[in-house]
Amino acid sequence: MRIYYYFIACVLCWIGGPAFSHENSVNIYNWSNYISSEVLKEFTRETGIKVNYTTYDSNETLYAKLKANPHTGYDVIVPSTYFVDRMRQQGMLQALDKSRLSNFKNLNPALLNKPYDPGNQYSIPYFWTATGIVVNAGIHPPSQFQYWADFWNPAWHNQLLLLDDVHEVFSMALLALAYSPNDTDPEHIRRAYLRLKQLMPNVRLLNNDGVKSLYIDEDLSVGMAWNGDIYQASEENPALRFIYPKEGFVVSIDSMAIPIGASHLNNAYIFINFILRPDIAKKISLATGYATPNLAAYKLMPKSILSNPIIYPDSKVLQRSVFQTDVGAAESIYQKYWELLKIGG
Ligand code: N2P
Repeated sequence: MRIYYYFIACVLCWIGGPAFSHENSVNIYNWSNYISSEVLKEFTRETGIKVNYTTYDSNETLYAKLKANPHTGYDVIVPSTYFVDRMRQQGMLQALDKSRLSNFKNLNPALLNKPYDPGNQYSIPYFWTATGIVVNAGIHPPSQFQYWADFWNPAWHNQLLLLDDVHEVFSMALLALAYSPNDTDPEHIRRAYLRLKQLMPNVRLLNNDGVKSLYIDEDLSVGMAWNGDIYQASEENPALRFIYPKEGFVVSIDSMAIPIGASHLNNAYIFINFILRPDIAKKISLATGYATPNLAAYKLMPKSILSNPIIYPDSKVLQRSVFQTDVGAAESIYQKYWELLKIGG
């Protein structure tokens, strides 16, 4: 009898996957500064499901980790638009059963059914974000940073912070050259690389998850950033301004998805559906300063947030926005030049 039980237990542990399979838990792998710890506690209080929460600072880190081992046991991840596209095409994501997501109806239809994932078969919008210029108005007049091209002024020698993200940095250079941030023409990408090479003397640091505190503490006073991080930072340092550059800027819909190697599928659905609840979507948006794709939550937001131009730029500004898309085979060209830039080549 005993042997029989061991046998069943072993089969279950094998089916359940490697990580945390004996617990009633869910493994979330999300961007840094992208949740409220209160919301995680509330989830556990309500459902009894323990949350194992880990963070990453770039799509590349997330992708590399899951590519190296699809059975890491993560149940919910939050890739950006173009990585949803890449990961679904490479069979790294599970097709979603919407009948298990009763709160899907709360999402803003304007942010659904995009070319990166037609019909949202694999991804559920979590936040939408924009990349722009941050400047400390106590140190530099913001009027000097209305264009990405302003970064190239020799006056800013060794002053800039750039995001440590190949497509964010190339998007900036491509836009400054009046090309699309999603350009796949090798010659255009080469020109962007040469332009970025000229910029490097002005760059002090490439970083993603320290951005907020570096600007709050005034270790740096100008550079590029994601809008919500600067909203959070400006709460603590009111001299910080976020500028939507005149040449245009990229926007992303960062979306929840379930990797093929998820070890707690049922809990993944419970978690995603919980995040889609209007009161919860409102709380995470308020805590992080990132814009909610949840229309029902949007309607509950305070006016001061809805009229905040860092989080919700007006429709005129949004006309200059461009969605990031997967550049397909051109990716290796971007990667080659990115490596060269980083080693000073
Ligand atoms: C999290 C910022 C992620 C935004 N700190 C990327 N679209």
